[in-house]
Amino acid sequence: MLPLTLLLACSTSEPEVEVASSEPGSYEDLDGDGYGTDRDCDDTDPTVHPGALEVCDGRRTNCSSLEWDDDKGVVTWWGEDGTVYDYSSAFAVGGTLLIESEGELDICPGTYDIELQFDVFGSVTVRGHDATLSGGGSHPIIVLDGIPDRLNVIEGLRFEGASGGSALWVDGPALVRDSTFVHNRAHQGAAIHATSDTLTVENCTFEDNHAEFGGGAIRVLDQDLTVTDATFINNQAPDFGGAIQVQGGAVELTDLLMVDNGSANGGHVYVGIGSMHAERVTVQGQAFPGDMGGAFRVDGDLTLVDSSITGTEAHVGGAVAGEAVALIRSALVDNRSPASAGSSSVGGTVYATRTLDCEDSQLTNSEGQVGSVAYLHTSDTGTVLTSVGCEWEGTVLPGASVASGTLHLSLNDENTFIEEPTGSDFSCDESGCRP
Ligand SMILES: [Ca+2]
Ligand SMILES: [Ca+2]
Repeated sequence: MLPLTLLLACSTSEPEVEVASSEPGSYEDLDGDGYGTDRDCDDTDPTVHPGALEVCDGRRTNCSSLEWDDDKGVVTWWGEDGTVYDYSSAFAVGGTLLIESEGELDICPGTYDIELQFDVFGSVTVRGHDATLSGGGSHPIIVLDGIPDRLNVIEGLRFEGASGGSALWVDGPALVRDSTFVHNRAHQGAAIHATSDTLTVENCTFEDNHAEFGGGAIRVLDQDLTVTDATFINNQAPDFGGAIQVQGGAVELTDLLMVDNGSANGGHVYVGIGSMHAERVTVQGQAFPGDMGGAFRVDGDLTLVDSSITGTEAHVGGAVAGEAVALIRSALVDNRSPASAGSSSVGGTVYATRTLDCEDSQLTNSEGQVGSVAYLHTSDTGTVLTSVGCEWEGTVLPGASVASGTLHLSLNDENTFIEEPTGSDFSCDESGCRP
């Protein structure tokens, strides 16, 4: 089936202007638009009068005698070049809509089954007003091909039912805010897939988005990601990052609630070659047990501040797995690496491959076979472990090939595990432990 493609008309849609009914002088016309106060529903604004183009601006602009319904179904394009275009009928019909110029799109209340394609040498803003964009279970919703250094803004929208492509695919810098993504399906990044430059997400909700590979909700490639004030519930990807997958970039997470997301690597977040700083992030449970990093797996530095992780589980690092792991005023409680009949499970709560620094944090009610709370497997030669004001408590599960306690330190020599009981190759004092 060929998609319906509508190209943006370059000419301004001039509203038909009715002949003013008022006898000159009989009624005042304060805004000079030709309509007196008897017919002009806003005589302070010359763009508002009978016969004006109804635009998505949250007010009645054409002074219709029909009951005005919050601009329901009205979609307006405001071109950077001054063009104003009415897309209401195109959105009502649906299909694929291609826009190739800069500007802002306002989408008023309604549910629209549509695929928006932006191919823009510049930037666009897509702004919803209680509007839902649907993929109808069969197509992506917004495909935005921008350029570097020109920020695109997506806000106030609900994305639902995308399939066969991310709900929002964006190439170029983007800010996504005040939006909701639910029930979207894609190979990677079912809600948002972003490449190049930066992606910032603010005040958004992601629920029940599933990817076939990585990034159940968000996948970011070779760029930095900042997420603030967001909720992620039951997003899943079998391989990497139940909620978020980042390949090559720095990740900043602040004020997040993450519940029951699931993946083999990083049940909630996976960062491959990058770093992650999480502050005031709450993680609760997971959709299914993971292989590595029940909540987070970061192949780089991982810092948690004022955060909590409970009820997560993975074979390696029940809560987190990273290279240099720092825990500050955080509570990691009730996490586990389950007993395994094959290779022993390691790090009931934490698995780290360079350093582990703990400050004023709880790592309690943990379970695991080798390092019931933490497993540190390092080739660093300096101080590899510090613990100040931290509580460590875990249960050693049976069946491991070596005996180990709460904390297991081992040397990483040619990437080979040297299974040693707690601390045997390290000297520890008040300042920390080192080889
Ligand atoms: Ca007037
Ligand atoms: Ca209006």
